Amino acid sequence: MKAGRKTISLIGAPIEEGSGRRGAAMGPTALRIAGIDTMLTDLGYMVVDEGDLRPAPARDLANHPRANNLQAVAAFTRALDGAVHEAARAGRLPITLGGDHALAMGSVSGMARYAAEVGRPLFVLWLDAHADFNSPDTSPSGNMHGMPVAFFCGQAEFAPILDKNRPLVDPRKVFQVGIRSVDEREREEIAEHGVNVYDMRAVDETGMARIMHEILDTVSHADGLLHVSFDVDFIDPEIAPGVGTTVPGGATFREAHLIMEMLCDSGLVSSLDLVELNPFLDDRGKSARILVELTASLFGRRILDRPTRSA
Ligand code: B3U
Ligand code: MN
Ligand code: MN
Repeated sequence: MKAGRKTISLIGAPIEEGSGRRGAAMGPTALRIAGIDTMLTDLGYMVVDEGDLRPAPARDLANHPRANNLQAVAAFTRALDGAVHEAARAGRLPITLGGDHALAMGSVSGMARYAAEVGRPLFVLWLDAHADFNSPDTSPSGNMHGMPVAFFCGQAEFAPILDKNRPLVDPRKVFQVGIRSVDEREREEIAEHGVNVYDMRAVDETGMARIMHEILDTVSHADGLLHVSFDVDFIDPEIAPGVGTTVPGGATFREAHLIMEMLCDSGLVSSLDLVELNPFLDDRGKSARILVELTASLFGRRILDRPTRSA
């Protein structure tokens, strides 16, 4: 990925209305303070920081009793769909700085549109403690950060947030890794739609390297684009406490870095979300710094030089 001074767009999405609490809106600022920009520049990339999106609420939509803060979430979805699509079309690799995970409704939709235009299938690697496959009907909380995967797979069509005819992601092209908190109805939905789930037990039994090889082989054989959506709660809360919904038993520091290093070697990553960082809950910037370190591994920082092996 290092070849030829690739340009990266940083797109700030200070959304917290998709989660049940305040704080994630400070995420983009914390990631900048932790040095995401200079880290990427030092690795040889051109970096365009597009600043933070500040969309006005989508007042054309009626409030929904089971989709909390729909107008704010829809506004970010539309803005990000546009910004991410535009960056990709201009040849820049979009990194969306979150913000809660509802933002993936927009970032992934924007990439799905781009993938359809260039005639390549879009795959999504969802690194998360949660499956985020709820809809207003199934969600126990009504919080929309638990709904983005169902949304971009076309299963949570409850309001005209984006064009109904937009390209969707095939649920069988979604790979979820690190999952350890799934709601009852969500469990049925992900099985029914064929989402590929490697839960924490699969990680323990199979090991992260093998799981990643399987995923990367599939994407590479299909000549796909790979969008990576990284929820801070994927990592164990002992290491990264700065997140609203901590779930014990998450990925270790080394497992997370290995994923990033293997993604880098594959050269398949087209776009990235860094989500759910809540600096208000963090321990002296620790989680923001870890996210920046992991992003460095994804973009080419390595312990020692080694021959690049293809996936
Ligand atoms: N599945 C639960 C909890 C949750 C999902 N995503 C996060 N939390 N971060 C829900 O409310 O949908
Ligand atoms: Mn999530
Ligand atoms: Mn999560």
